[in-house]
Amino acid sequence: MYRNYCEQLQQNRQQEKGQKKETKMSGMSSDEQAKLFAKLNEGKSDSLLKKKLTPELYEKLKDKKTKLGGCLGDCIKSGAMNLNSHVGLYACDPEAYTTFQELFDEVIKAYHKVDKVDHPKLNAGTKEQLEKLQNLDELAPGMIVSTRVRVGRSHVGIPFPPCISDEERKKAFDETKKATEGLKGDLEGKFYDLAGLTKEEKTQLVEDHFLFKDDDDMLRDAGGYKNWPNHRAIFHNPAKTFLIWVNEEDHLRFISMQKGGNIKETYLRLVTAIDELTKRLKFATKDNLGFLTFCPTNLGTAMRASVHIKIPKLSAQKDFKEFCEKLNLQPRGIHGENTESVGGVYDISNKRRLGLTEYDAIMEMQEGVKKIIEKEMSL
Ligand code: ADP
Ligand code: CIR
Repeated sequence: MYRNYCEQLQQNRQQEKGQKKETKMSGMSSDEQAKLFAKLNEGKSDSLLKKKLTPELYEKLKDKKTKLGGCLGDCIKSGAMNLNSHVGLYACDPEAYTTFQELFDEVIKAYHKVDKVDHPKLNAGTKEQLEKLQNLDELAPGMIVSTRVRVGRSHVGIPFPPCISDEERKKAFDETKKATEGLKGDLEGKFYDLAGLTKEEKTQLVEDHFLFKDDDDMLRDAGGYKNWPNHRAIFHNPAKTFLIWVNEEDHLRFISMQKGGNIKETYLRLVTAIDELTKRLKFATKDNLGFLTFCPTNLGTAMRASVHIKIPKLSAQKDFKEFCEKLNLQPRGIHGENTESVGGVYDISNKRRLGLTEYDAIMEMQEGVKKIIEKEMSL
């Protein structure tokens, strides 16, 4: 399947060349790549990239290229330019996971806390298992502001930001738009081209946590905002409980969200959406890695399930981050990654996405959040 995927990428390129359309290769020189590696080593950084990319491994990988011309420099640029990165590594295109496997596997194992890169097949849970999902408002009324579960997906045959052309981005946009036509019930909605939204509309959607932004330095340095806002879009139902992000960090993000702490309802809506969209689109996968994404932290299930939760007491404790880490949870600020908390409200989500099933990931989040609630109540 993966070989077919790479062949398809090459075929697309050849067709484009035949049609004399300009394609975007990363085009990084070996000198620029060497400078990035030097920069990574000059300053202090706690990133997984810095830990895992030893000088020996750099020497081994520095002359390798993917078929689309992506190099190691494309993958490490963000981490080298942003020494405050936690991970620092992105896949220049899907083949990077093979070409630079020795580096990616080490980072993947460390981030997802697995001994072996060996992801199971999609498994949203049996009927019996799903009965274990809860509405946490019953446990802690008012403590959870909102719940959100998202998955990332990539279209087969379309590269990631460092190697993608504008035509390919348009192809992803058009394919997605077509796939949303005819969605029914809770999933029925409208497709909005980002370029067609007013500044005020965008600001309001971002403020209400529905829309992505273009202000993340790490993503920018990874090439994520090239040709912005061309072929970026958001789809949503009228209630904004089901949304799709198009060509942000990943080609696709499917999102289910709602006010309060009903994890069961939020998760089940997403599972239905995944089922429906799987009938209409082909997603890139690779044996042992699950669903392929631009950032290695999202591989596998590509699922991040979060609550916005009021925990002023626990979050003021010195060991708050360690407490979350032990539960395999990740705290973020309420405006997304690398933002601050407001009024003691934190975004708490499952940290691991690879090496466990979708059902395991949602349960890891639910059970961990229950421990967080218990701790907050005890303080
Ligand atoms: P992701 O990678 O999951 O898209 P981000 O950290 O960039 O993560 O967050 C994207 C957006 O989703 C942000 O606006 C963030 O505030 C919002 N968000 C995340 N979790 C929740 C939640 N539980 N309730 C409401 N909004 C949320
Ligand atoms: C980083 O390295 O910190 C960023 N590139 C984001 C990594 C993914 N997010 C995460 O684990 N919180």
